[in-house]
Amino acid sequence: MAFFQEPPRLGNEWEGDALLREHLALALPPDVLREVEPELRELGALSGGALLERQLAERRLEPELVSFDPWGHRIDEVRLTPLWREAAALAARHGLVATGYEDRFGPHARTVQFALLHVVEPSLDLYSCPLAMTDGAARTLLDHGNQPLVARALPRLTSRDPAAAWTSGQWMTERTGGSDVGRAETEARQTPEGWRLWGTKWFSSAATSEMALALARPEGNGPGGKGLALFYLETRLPDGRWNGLRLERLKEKLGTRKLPTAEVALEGALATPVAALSGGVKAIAPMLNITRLWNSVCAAAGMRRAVALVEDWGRRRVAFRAPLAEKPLHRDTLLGMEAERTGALLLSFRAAALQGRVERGAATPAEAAARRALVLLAKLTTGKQAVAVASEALECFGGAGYVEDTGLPRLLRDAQVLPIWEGTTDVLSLELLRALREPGAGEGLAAELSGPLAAVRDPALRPAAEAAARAAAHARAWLSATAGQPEALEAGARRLGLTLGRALQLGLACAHAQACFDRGNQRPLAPVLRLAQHGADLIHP
Ligand code: MFK
Repeated sequence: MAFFQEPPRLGNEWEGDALLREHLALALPPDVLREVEPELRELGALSGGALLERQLAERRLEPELVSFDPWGHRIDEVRLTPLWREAAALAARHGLVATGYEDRFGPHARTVQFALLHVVEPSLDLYSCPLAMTDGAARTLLDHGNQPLVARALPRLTSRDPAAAWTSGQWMTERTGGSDVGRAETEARQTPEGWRLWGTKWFSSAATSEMALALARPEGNGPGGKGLALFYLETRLPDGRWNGLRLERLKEKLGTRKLPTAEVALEGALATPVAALSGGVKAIAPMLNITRLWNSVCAAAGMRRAVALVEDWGRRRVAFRAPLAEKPLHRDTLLGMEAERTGALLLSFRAAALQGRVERGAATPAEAAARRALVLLAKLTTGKQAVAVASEALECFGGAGYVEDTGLPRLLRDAQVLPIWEGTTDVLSLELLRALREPGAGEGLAAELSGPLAAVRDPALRPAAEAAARAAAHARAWLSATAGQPEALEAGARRLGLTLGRALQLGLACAHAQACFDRGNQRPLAPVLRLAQHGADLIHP
């Protein structure tokens, strides 16, 4: 009989994820974990089952922009894919944003929220993008304390009712660029009806959101990010018409193709200032911090998906007389991927936990000082890892990984956005240099490494812990040596960022392994030792 290869299959993506289960058992009080586990299990079953099947079945569907109705009226209607419509309801019902704002899990709210996200995100076709911005918008409105806007938008942004829930856009990028936001050309003018915006937003993710936070320059303001102001706008008027907006076209992108990223022309959109009429870049920073956090957790989740598929494949695929899972070299390749995702998960969840502690007033001064740099490090490190791991996963499948109807190439295409949007690796590395100049940031970050390393006692982990400490010492020495040399500092910023990110990952992984050993579980040893071998991108050649 002719041979047909069985495809890879997934089971329950909560039950099958040993690392996430171990991490939550350590990070959450037992009663919190008990309360949330049924929901994790439910999402895990959907993620590895029905949603995954839907994702494959809808592989070729993409959102469509319909600009005119049959009679020539301009309608600019975006028709979403079915899975996206379902993801919106599922996200609301399971509180993928709301959980972060509810009181029932106290300072653990962010950990619980991101655990739910991690389990289901790889099967949601990047619906995480509008959710990330929704979360960022909620945080930004709260931080600015603009009570009328908070009262109007927050209950909708954090609603668990699919019929009431809103998502938000984050409208920053213009033709002038995505990184140098201060060059934005959108103008805000005061009119008898209030502020109105004119300009073009060039990369507006999730053009279907009910609201957006947008940067615009009030007329008469000076140049740069300081001359911009942060505005709130609703995309539709009360009668359902667009609020002075036109969707010019959807972007044709390498990946994230389910995501209707649009060029949006603002033609007098009514908008409300969120805060002062200047300092817009600083004013939108809470949004950036939250979306970067989402980016990191989604990177870790994507890596988990890649590893899970390869793991299953190894059991089903027989070559050279044995399943791949029995081949030492294949097992070694898989271990390398698991090592990377171990570091990515632990660092992104540490950043999430810290964010939650800061938000609830539970952070120590050192934690609060480290938060901004830690989020940057989590984003810039995990984004690069996600692409490498997705690429490796495709290679594990050989030709099948390169063929579209297996659904596998999407893993790589969708991963490639993670180091790009929300700040490229280089831009975030430069911002890291600025963040490290904040009072207490360097010391706070140092404590993020020394704390976990102090917990490590097992001799088997010592070489890995020493490698983490060495990388951090190396980074510190380099920072001292380059003080007063702006060119050298700038040129080394990415290597500094990746060195610190990987050192932190290794430190957290050692502490995780030690805590597991203390409970009689040796599983994390191999990935941690492997992570140590991968080393850090050292600053010096
Ligand atoms: C999977 C889910 C992922 C979610 C997907 C969402 C998709 C959305 C698609 C997008 O919209 S992507 C667009 C994202 N764009 C960016 O991330 C912008 C990248 N560029 C930067 O981050 C630049 O560094 C920056 C625009 C901030 C540079 O602009 P400026 O005008 O030169 O700002 P500057 O001088 O660095 O910072 C201005 C102020 O803000 C400073 O404060 P002071 O005025 O008091 O000195 C900064 O300290 C402060 N600031 C900047 N970033 C901050 C921050 N404060 C706190 N946290 C931060 N992260």
